[in-house]
Amino acid sequence: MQVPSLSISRRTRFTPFSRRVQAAGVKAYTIYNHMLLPTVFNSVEEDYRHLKTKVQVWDVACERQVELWGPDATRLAQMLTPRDLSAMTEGQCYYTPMVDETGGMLNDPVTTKLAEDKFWVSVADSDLLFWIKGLAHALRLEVDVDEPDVSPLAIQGPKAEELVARVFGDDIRSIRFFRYRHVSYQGRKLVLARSGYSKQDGFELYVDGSDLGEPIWDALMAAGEDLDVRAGCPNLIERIEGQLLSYGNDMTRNNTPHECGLGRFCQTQAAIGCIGRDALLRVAVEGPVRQIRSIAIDGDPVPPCDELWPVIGGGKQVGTVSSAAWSPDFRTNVAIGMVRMTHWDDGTRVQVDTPHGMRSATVWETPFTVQGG
Ligand code: THG
Repeated sequence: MQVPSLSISRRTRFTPFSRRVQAAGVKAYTIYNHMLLPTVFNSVEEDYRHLKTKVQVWDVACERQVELWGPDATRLAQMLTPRDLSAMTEGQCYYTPMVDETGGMLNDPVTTKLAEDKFWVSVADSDLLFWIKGLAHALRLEVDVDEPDVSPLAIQGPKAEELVARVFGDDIRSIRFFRYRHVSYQGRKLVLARSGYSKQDGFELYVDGSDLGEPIWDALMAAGEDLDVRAGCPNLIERIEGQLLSYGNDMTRNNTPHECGLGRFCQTQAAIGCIGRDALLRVAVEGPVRQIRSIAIDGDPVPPCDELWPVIGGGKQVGTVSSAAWSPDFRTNVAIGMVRMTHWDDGTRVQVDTPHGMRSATVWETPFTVQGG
């Protein structure tokens, strides 16, 4: 059967880096926030090996910024998340589960505090802008909510620090994880954070103004020639190994942050004003009955996971697998799934009903990266 292709139109948003990505030989895209996101350059496995040993430049412009700017920006930001923002200062980025009035996940963005009255909410794939605009309008808040012309460019991999230092100066080496500093490029001030959707080291540069996209891309590529810098993208295998969650795949509005294993990013009691606070405090009393787990699926490489695969234990369904890929480093299929509490303990043996048949599998609490393989 021939694989169908995507029809492209004006609704399919290109990015400030799209021409460079195309020239670099991108092989596949997905659509994320109505925008192109590269998924493969050479092959997922070759891209993975390169990411883990060298340095890549990623067009992650699809991580759109929802800007909150005005006297009520802090109040609005705290309404969105059970993470306590009261101690957040300029210069910090927080991973912030965002929930509705039932405690259901609406998004899992990185929130950056730019000033006392200004935040960027760097959203995953859901139209969070409309939820936030609706709240700001209905509550008559004194805050502008909009999507600025800002496009993140990620530099990821063990050589990322060296490459970024060459272009923006040695000072960047002391930026700590989930902190940012301003760097200057052609006289323009840009936010550079130590963060990114990989467990390798790396940075995210918030390219403020589409006109800077190609010049900055070219500067990074030129400066990193001897480091074997390449165009790359979030890597399916690497992010499953590291248990980095994908909104819409691994969790939806039907899950609480606690089910997603994001309880460590919630201080619900302290998050006064959070819209989902009452609901989350109520469910926190009993705790979740299912939770995100890493799962090792035995046997040959499994096909792409484009639908939920049942997890079976004791002859009954006890969960679902939502993401899976063959891991060359762990020499097994790595997966992310949601597993009921009867089967969520470390080392529990289960079965997974894959399109290639029933497979034995093992449930793990921690990411593969910390299991010492
Ligand atoms: N960077 C930025 N925006 C984003 C993403 C990003 N928006 C969309 C999407 N990714 C949001 N999802 C995530 C998921 C995981 C992380 C960041 C964004 C992440 N998690 C670290 C971890 O799980 O190891 C922990 C973060 C922490 O300790 O605070 O980095 O990647 N700009």
